[in-house]
Amino acid sequence: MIYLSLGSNLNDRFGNLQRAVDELQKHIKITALSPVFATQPWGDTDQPPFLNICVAAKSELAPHDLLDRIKTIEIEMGRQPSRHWGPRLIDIDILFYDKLVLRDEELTIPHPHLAERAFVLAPLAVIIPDFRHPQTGLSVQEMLEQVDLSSVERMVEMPFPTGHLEAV
Ligand code: PH2
Ligand code: MG
Ligand code: MG
Repeated sequence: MIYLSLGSNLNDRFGNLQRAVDELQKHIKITALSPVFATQPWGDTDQPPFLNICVAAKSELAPHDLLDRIKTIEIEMGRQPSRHWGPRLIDIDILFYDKLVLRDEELTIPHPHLAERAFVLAPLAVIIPDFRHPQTGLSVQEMLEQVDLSSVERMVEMPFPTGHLEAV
C-alpha cells in the first residue's frame, strides 16, 4: 500500500486534483480518497491557498518507478518550476510506502515533513487514522493531535475516478 498527498494552488484547483487522480489511477489501484481540504499555505505563506487530498492505493511499482510516474504526471499537467515550497498547479508527494524507510538523493520515505503538516495529516487521518509512522511509532491520529488545525477546513468529498471503480 502507498499513501500520497496531492495539492494545488493555481488555476482550477479542484479540476487539477481530479485530473491527477485520474492519471494516477492508470498506474496504481486507488482504494481510498480523502475529502478535499482547503488549507492555508504552509512554509511559504506568501502564495494562494491550497486544496489538498490524500490517496491510498495498491501498487506493484518500486518506489523510484512510482516517483517517475508521478513526475511525468506533474509535468504533463503543466507544472512549471517554482521556488521551494512555492505555488504549484499540482504537487504529488509520496507519504508512506508500506512501512518502508528509504533515503537517497531523489526520494525520502516516509515524507520528511508529514508530521508537521496539518494539510497532510487532516485528510490522511480520514482514510488511515491508525497507520503508524515506521520511524516514530506515532499513528496518523496521534500526529494530527499535535498540529494546529486552524489552517485547514474540510470541504467536499472527492469523486472516485470514473471507469476504474475499486471497492474500498
Ligand atoms: N505544499 C507545499 C508547501 N506548502 N501548503 C499547503 N497548504 N498545501 C500544500 O500542498 C503545500 C503547502 C510544498 O509542496
Ligand atoms: Mg510537496
Ligand atoms: Mg512534491
